[in-house]
Amino acid sequence: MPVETKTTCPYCGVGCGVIASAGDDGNVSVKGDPDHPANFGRLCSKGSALAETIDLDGRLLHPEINGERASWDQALDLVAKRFGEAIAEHGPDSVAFYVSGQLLTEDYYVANKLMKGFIGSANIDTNSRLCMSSSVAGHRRAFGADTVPGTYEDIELADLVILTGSNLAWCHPVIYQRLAAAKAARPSMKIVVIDPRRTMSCDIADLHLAIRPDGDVALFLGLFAHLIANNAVDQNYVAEHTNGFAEAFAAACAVSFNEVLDLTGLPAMQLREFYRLFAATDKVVTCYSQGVNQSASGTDKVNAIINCHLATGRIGRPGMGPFSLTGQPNAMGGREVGGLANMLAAHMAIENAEDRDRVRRFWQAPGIAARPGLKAVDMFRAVGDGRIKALWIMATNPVVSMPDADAVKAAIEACPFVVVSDILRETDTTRHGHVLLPSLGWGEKDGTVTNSERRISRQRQFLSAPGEARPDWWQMAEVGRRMGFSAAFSFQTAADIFAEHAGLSGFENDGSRDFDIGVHEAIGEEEYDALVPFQWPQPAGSARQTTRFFAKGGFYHADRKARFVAVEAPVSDRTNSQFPLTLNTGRIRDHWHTMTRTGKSARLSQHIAEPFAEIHPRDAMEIGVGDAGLVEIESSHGAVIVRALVTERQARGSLFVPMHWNDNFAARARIDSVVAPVTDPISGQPASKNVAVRARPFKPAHYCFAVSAAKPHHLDSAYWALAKTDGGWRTELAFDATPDDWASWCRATFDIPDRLEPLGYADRASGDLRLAFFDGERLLAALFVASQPVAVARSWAIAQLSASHGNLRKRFALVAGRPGADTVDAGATVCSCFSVGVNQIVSAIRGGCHSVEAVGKALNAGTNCGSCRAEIRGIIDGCLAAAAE
Ligand SMILES: Nc1nc2c(c(=O)[nH]1)N[C@H]1C(S)=C(S)[C@@H](COP(=O)(O)OP(=O)(O)OC[C@H]3O[C@@H](n4cnc5c(=O)[nH]c(N)nc54)[C@H](O)[C@@H]3O)O[C@H]1N2
Ligand SMILES: Nc1nc2c(c(=O)[nH]1)N[C@H]1C(S)=C(S)[C@@H](COP(=O)(O)OP(=O)(O)OC[C@H]3O[C@@H](n4cnc5c(=O)[nH]c(N)nc54)[C@H](O)[C@@H]3O)O[C@H]1N2
Ligand code: SF4
Ligand SMILES: [Mo]
Repeated sequence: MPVETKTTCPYCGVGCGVIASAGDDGNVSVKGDPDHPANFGRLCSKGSALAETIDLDGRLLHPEINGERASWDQALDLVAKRFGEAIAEHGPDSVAFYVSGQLLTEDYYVANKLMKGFIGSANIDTNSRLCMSSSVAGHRRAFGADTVPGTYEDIELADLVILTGSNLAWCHPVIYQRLAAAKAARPSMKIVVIDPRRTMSCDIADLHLAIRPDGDVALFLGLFAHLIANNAVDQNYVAEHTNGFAEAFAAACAVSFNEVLDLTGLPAMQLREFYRLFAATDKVVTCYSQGVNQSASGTDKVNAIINCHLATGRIGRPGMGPFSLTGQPNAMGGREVGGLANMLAAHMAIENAEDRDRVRRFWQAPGIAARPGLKAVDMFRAVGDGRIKALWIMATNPVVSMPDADAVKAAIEACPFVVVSDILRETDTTRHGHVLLPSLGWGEKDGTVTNSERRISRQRQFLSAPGEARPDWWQMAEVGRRMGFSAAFSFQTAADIFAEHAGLSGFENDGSRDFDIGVHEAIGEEEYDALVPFQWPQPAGSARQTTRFFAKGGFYHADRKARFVAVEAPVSDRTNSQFPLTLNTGRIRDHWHTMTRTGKSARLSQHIAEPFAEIHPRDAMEIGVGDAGLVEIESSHGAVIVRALVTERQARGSLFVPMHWNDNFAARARIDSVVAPVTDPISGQPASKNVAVRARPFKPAHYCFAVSAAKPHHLDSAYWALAKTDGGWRTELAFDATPDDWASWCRATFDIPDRLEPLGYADRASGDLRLAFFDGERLLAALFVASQPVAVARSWAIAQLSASHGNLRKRFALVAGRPGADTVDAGATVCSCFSVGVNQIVSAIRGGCHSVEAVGKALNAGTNCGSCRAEIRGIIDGCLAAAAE
């Protein structure tokens, strides 16, 4: 009988409950936990495919020093020694930790305690700097603490839900499903999407405001002025619970309606409609994510939004409030432990002497850091110019995900001592580590995470530890002990750490700090094992109160009032003749960040199998690139080559490129090598969504597509992108120069034994060439070469890897590059759960399935996780519109 374990999904901040079943045969399956209050049984495509990402291929299974296997003792001693030496010689600020919102709270707590409490520097920053820091800064300015006031239920209860800078359908899919279900049940509910691109989230929107990049501050200043002019201000709330209204009012009046039109690029009708809706609706939730945070005006955007909610008193009541959606599974937990360089611990402030003294006493840490440390971008600058002598990177891949990524790579290469804790042996970052420490991954480790609605859930171990991998917290605690801080790092289990963390949250709190889970300060092993998901606050000794904040004030500034912030709309220079286009970057549905886990799943790799740039048709024409052509995108920092996806979803003048592809999956697609290290002046968060670039067509001598049973190696063509498929790999390629001999190239790249001769076909007129290698009835590799983007049906070619080719006709069909009469080309995958392609959906629609439900009945598509339902609806609309023309 398989054993069922309740745990939490390790991807996004929705924090869905998962039931993992591990059988005696080692097989694992996952399903949504019907009892978990975040998802009530739902999972998205990534959550559903978790079992496909836990194999041990490519795992780092033992410590290494300079590429050689080492024992844990050798590795940990060396880390403690090198950090100790740097501190002794150059002071505590000569060392740094760069950690991650994907650590569990317990890992994060120990890392923060070691750096701030005992090394005595605050040089610990995290990838949350690239993700949540503008929200944190905005919350602290407005509320006096980093508090998310609402809960997911509010999104369902609202009469108006605004999604700004959030592609909820792809990035928080289960919240999106809850929202879509709420709207289906109550169609009067209105949804407004504010995003320069027409994303899949627009599928359920009543209004899409295709805002100009970074027009948000102006948009919400205009809204603030409109609320005042139309008597929508809650005077009592403002008078009793807030400060700074007059200054904020003056700031809003400084921008005229016409200026708002100009700065947002929106039609006046749309803008008025949006303002009218907001003013007229009491229950409004404004959800925001990276289109807000990742901006040079990110913190001001957050406060411009919060100002409107404070002015109307719409905060902390059911169905109302500003709602910052956290990205990573434990972005919120990291903030609780104070993992950012400018925070302390348990939502205490490093710049506050009383707070420092309190944490010092609790930790018994006389050498506690006295001032904020370096924020991520500055930290890597300090690594680059030699100020940081020893760096420990944990659970993040900065060579891919940091802006100015080539400079970050060079900085890491030049650093005298770099430790990387990861689950994989080969990432763009581990390549440059002197010491590699193997960490336990999802399913192997124990701890807690906190989701976007402040709900703390357990991640539980259900797999045995592979090789010598150990928990991240253990690695940090061991180094702490070896540096002479034994008493402070004597933790034996994750539960020990959680208890201490809970204790600190309640220590001398008495309602003065929002984060309080003091009720768990004495939690033991058994209770920790059995811990059910709960929302904070949960102070010791008091019954569970409401989990919403601020309906009746009670903010965390000294006077317990909120602050309006008088923000100014940034004026952008839209006339950069050298770099005339705006690069926007972000996410796709089925990949997670740098693909170290989702890249292992064939299903998740089919939805979008290549790095791409969304380009408006008129820009594509001006650039001179056609759909499926290749395009080179360049800034003053770097360049990438990606596939052109010409679409009207994109606004003119902007390009969108996903952040996921990196040197393990593509030739030159690390988009952060192009992103300039421009940051928000308050939060230090990089502006990853508004980068000045230029684009030009990349015209190779040959375009190729290949499927192969073996993973291709030593790819060195000008362009390549690799994706896992059922039965092997698919590779898109482009060559500047013709290889000496295509067959030899295939043999070397796809591990084809010399004894096998290719079946070939060449078209002299077009220059097209096809080669296939069979071993008996099995296809080992097929290569399609053309002078134009290769037109062969991808899903059909991939299916040939698993098909039997006993029949010679089938083999010839393969080199002809088209499905035979008896096979159908499924087309690009839309539904990853049931592997249903676009062509299958189109033929079902032609056969009379005119609703998502009907397509689901016919093909199962969209009936499991539901992540593709918006796309299916789009395909139906497209087909029906085409039929009507
Ligand atoms: N599938 C998937 N889901 C994920 C992740 C993943 O890697 N893959 N990562 C998780 C993480 S860590 C995070 S932080 C979240 C991020 O979740 P989101 O923030 O929803 O995702 P992004 O695609 O980064 O950006 C959101 C949108 O902001 C828009 N945008 C760009 N500029 C502006 C602007 O000036 N104003 C406005 N209003 N909008 C703008 C972009 O066009 C984009 O559609 O996703 C989480 N969920
Ligand atoms: N251009 C651009 N850049 C961006 C963004 C963007 O929108 N545009 N978004 C930014 C945002 S919001 C984020 S959150 C970051 C994300 O960027 P990263 O944090 O760099 O991305 P991940 O791929 O999630 O990196 C996690 C690493 O930890 C490893 N890992 C997985 N589990 C464990 C574990 O349990 N322990 C340890 N030690 N390691 C583990 C993985 O193999 C992987 O190498 O990217 C940022 N960068
Ligand atoms: S929405 Fe998807 S990725 Fe996010 S926690 Fe839920 S299952 Fe995981
Ligand atoms: Mo993030």
